[in-house]
Amino acid sequence: MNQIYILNGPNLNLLGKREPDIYGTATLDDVEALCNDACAGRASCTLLQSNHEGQLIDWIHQATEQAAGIVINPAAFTHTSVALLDALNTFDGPVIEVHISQVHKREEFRHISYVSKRADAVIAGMGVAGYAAATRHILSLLDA
Ligand code: DHK
Repeated sequence: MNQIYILNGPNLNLLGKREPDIYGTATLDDVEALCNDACAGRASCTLLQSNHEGQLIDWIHQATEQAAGIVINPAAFTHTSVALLDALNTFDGPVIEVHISQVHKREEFRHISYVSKRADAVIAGMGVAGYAAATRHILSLLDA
């Protein structure tokens, strides 16, 4: 069965408690449940979160061996990390970038994404439902 990695960057361990007016009250456990529902027995989802750039890079390298697709919310590393972009460029399968908030309505520095230069689709502003949409889209790309 295909495996899909759901990767999450810094501060997303605090999802549900952190700035709920921006990021909502759902937790990362809720995100995992949404992705598992979206996979609906067609793939297995592995949700991972780290506050450390190098750990995210190591998981992307691991994904090249173990995963068919990647959903990634790089959080603040979206706007800063050439290293994450380089790591994603080593991965051959579909990559979907997710932002819970509508980053383009926020500060200018959030309008820049290095990861978008690799992502096959970008979802922003759907709240945590964006993760489920991204997971379903990966499944459809794998089917195609
Ligand atoms: C999450 C973060 O932590 C921010 O640094 C990004 C993103 C936006 C989100 O909307 O999920 O700028």
